[in-house]
Amino acid sequence: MLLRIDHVGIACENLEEKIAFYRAAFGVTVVSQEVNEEQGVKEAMLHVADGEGGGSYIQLLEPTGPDTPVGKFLAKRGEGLHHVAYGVTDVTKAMAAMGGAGVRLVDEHPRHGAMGTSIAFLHPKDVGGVLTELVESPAPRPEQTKLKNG
Ligand code: MC0
Repeated sequence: MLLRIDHVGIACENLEEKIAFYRAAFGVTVVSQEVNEEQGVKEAMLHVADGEGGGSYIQLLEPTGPDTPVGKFLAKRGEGLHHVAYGVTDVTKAMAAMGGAGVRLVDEHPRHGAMGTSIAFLHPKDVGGVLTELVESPAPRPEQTKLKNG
């Protein structure tokens, strides 16, 4: 069911400072930066590598306020690894499979994620203490497929 590790989400107090650190320390490039009001985050995606069905990224997350998932996480645990996200072909099917296996779904329906993805979270209490995200990447545009295939 899992295609790759799509990204690791890292909670931070100051997005710009953390971007500067990751750029300098690892030489990674920011490929997207957006505010997701529904999830209560300002986020940046830093490219690591390309894999089957899409890339893999470091996702830096700054909360838009204290009463958000990342705001509460920072208050309780401080900066650090917030979630692991796996690439899947079809997020709705993956949700059904996980629900059928008795894992609590945080989301009833897929939500909007970074870079046009469809995402759903699994409850950390049912995944060994790890907040887990399923990510379906948008289909590549025809010109991208053409470029990739030469
Ligand atoms: C909370 N808990 C975690 C955790 N967050 N455990 C591991 N990793 C995390 N990130 C634990 C708490 O320590 C607590 O355990 C229990 O779960 C309940 O947490 P809570 O702080 O009382 O908060 P709740 O229950 O209101 O919410 C927890 C829940 C929430 C996971 C349901 O954070 C949530 O809905 N997360 C999914 C959405 C999200 O995280 N969005 C931000 C990233 P104890 O033992 O103390 O009871 S958005 C994103 O990443 C997007 C846009 C993208 O990828 O593109």
